[in-house]
Amino acid sequence: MYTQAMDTQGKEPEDKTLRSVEERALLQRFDANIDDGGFIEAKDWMPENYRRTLVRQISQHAHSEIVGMLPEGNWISRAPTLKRKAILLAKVQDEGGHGLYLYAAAETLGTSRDELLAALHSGKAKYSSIFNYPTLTWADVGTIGWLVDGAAIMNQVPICRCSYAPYARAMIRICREESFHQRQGFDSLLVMMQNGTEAQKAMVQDAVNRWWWPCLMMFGPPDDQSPNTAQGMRWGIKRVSNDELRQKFVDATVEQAKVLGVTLPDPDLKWNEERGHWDFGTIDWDEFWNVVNGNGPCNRERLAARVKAWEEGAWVREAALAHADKQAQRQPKAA
Ligand code: FAQ
Repeated sequence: MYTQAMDTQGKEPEDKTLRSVEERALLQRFDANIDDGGFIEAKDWMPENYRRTLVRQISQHAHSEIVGMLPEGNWISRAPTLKRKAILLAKVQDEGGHGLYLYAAAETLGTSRDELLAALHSGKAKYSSIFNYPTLTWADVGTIGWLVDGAAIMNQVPICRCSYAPYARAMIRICREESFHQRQGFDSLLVMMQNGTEAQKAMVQDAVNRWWWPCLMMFGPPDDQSPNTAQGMRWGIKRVSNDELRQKFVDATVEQAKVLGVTLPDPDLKWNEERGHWDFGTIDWDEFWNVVNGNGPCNRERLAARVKAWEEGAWVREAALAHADKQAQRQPKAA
């Protein structure tokens, strides 16, 4: 078939025909590997759309980790005790580390970090909607750990089995660290709910009221309005759909809320015996798209903070490059 295809293409430039025939064979091999639950490495052949989809998702994920440092970073200098300050510092540093592994994973697909960051700074690239909400009180920090990291883990554990191996490998370590983040948030809230004053308990409840619905939005639009889900699942990039993950998160969190002694702000939250899941109310998708499209409470502030950090860090990048040049010049020349 290979030879015949070349012959019948007549006057087509030879290498072009060859490429398309070869590509078909490569695509078949790629699809078979995916169907077998196999993994794709950076140097393996992959269809261009698979590569683009991965760059889109991994870079959005990396941007989310980096922008996600800002809401909590806001509280480092105001943490109530040395212990909480040390925990928060470690957490925010971890998020920075996650962003860096993920940028590195995206770079293995042939897009440079500078390109990825330029897309973020120009407002073209997306990052998670959740980080466009403000952190008004100390209880917001615990609530981010409990709910935002809790939602992030629910979404990210299946990505440890993503078909693109460098992304899957990065996610294993990230998920371990996110689990610690979720536990520290829950612990911080539990201390306030068990030993705190009435005002502190009310502060926790207020934070939960504000973060609950945006956390449900983190999982993305409903499956029937999610343009990327079908192909993402076909390629093994996404293993579980947006709605399924959202439901798993609700089911797990309702029980944790009982332990904490907080009320989740949804009058429609009800156990459904038939489904074996908690039913929950309608999500305000207009709010979600408004935030995704740049008009949430903190979008402009978040982007401005990232652009400022990039501009003010220019001297560090220049110094690192100058140092690397100097080191390279000092290397003894090969004979
Ligand atoms: N925010 O067709 P789908 C964290 C966009 S990390 C903004 O369903 P897909 C750690 C979506 O990009 C949190 N945009 O898309 C932390 C697409 O637009 P596009 C981030 C959203 O890719 C904790 C369009 O809507 N996690 O929290 C959002 O199949 C605490 C249509 O949507 C990840 O990125 C949203 N919430 O599914 C750090 C995990 N949802 O690109 C600091 C990896 C959807 O076509 C403190 N990503 N969109 O223009 C994923 O799993 C997926 O990309 C989804 C979206 C599930 C986010």
